[in-house]
Amino acid sequence: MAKAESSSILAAVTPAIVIAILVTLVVRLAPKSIAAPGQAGPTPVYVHMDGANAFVESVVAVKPGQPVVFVNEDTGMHMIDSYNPLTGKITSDMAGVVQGTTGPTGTISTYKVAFKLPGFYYYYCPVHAVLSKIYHGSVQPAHRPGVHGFPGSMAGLIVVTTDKALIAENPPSSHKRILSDYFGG
Ligand SMILES: [Cu+2]
Repeated sequence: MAKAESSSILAAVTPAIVIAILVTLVVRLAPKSIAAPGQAGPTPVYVHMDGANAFVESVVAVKPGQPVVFVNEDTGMHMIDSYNPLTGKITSDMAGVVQGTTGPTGTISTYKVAFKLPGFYYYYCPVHAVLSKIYHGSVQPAHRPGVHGFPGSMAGLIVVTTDKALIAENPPSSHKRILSDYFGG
C-alpha cells in the first residue's frame, strides 16, 4: 500500500520536474535581447542639402553596414552620383535623386546608402558640379560653370571604417535627420 502510494506520487511529480527543467533550458538558451521591429539596424549618419547647393556634412565616417542618409531641405532637387577620383568614371556605388521640398511641413526627400567594405566613397551632384581633370585621368569636383548663387562645388566623401576615432569626428548636425533651421532654396 505504502509502496503503491509512493509510486503514484513519483508518477505525478516526474512530469512536473521534466517540464521545469525544459522551461529553465528554454529560458537559458533564448537570446539575451531581441531588437525591436524597425530598430534592428545601426543609427544612420545624415548629410543635408539646402539652397546653398552644398552637402553640409561633406565628409562623414561610418562603420561597414551603417547607413548614410542624404536629406534634401532645399526647394530644388539634387543628385548624388559616386565617382572614382583616379579615373573620373562614374561608379555604381551611389545613384541618388532627392526632390525639393516646400519646407518643414512638406515631404522631405531622402536617399539612403550603406557599404559593406571599408574605403573612400566619393560623390558629387552633377546638377551643380562637374568633374574637372587634374592629372592624367584623375579628377576633382569643381563648380559647374553657369550655375550661380553658391560658392562651393557640391561634392562629398563617405569614409567607411572600423576606426571609432574617425566616426567620433562626424559633425553634430550629422546626428539629426532634420535641421529645423536649415530649410531654404
Ligand atoms: Cu545639387
